[in-house]
Amino acid sequence: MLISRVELREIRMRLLHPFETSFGVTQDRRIILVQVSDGNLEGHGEVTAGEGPFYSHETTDTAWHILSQFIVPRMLGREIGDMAEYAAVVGGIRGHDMAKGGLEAALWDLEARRRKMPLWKLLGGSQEQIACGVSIGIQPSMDRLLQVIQNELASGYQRIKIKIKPGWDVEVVRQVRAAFPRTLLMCDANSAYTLADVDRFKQMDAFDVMMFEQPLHYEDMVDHAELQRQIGTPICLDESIHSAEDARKAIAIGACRIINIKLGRVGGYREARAVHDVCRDRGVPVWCGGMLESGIGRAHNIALSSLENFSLPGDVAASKRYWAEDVIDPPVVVSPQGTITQRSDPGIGYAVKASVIERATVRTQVFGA
Ligand code: OSB
Ligand code: MG
Repeated sequence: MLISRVELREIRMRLLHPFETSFGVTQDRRIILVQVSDGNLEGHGEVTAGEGPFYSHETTDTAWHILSQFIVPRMLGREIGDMAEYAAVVGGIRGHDMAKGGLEAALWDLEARRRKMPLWKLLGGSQEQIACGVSIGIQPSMDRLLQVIQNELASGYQRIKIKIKPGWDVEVVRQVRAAFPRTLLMCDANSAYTLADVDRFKQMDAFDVMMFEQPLHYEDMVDHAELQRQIGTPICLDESIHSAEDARKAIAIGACRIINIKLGRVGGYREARAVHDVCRDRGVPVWCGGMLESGIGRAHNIALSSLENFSLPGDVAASKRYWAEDVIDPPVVVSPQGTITQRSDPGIGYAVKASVIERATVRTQVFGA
């Protein structure tokens, strides 16, 4: 396909509820949407970078810079035969995986629309229903947390993830477990701990938690392997895994038993599928992480989750948990059984609501015709 036009947009969207993790609070999202065109059809992608360099070094502004100055100029007017060529085009740019992944996602959507097939089928996915969990931020009080969990379970979500940090951990998990003895429960620390905290994790071993997500440093594997040797609960890596090679090494040294895959963090579908395959071949389950995406990024996460080894509920939830009005039509809905059904329309399968996007746009840059 010929890439004849690329449009970058920054939209501002306010989350219905502030989202707090060990690295900070988010309420107002600044999201980059990427639209690519072959002169006939369009593809849509989303950059998953945050507003500040706290989850990763990438931000909305660094991604805009890298896309507008380096990635789009290399892509414009180019004939792309398959996604391996995209990887070669951006291969000389080190890092900035979320910026790369946003445009790559738009290319996949465009390619699927050209072939008049749903993206999840083009990816080789087999799961028409995906299992959904929720990620619940740090709450102002224990009572509030228990109430939020109750509401999410009543909506049908299959597993609960709570965010932990030093001081909001052992006692919190103990009480959540006491209140919900049978719920699938996991904890995400977003790198808030060091090996000096091993005793806390040993204490939390007693609460039948599915996994501890990224307890230690955001680039570490070695200390995670040490922690995993000392505790029974599986470790799941998020921040530390940027490629299939990272996944291979992490598994080889015993740094984790589960991996969270995020499209942006690994630079797009090509690498996400490679991570998926490495894990599948080694008997390591994966699940799809979330980055507080708008409907476009959410639709991509749903398509990715169709791959066979996405065997644990992901952080892919309904539009209405996040937004008063989403940028796609229909919004993402979750069934009372806690599942999302893949769509049969071409590409991401959702229509993009141009009027909603237009109202939320704060800057636009168009490249090409
Ligand atoms: O670590 O999984 C994470 C949100 C922003 C940055 C990092 C993470 C998260 C979430 C939210 O946990 C997942 C979601 O509901 O989109
Ligand atoms: Mg995480």
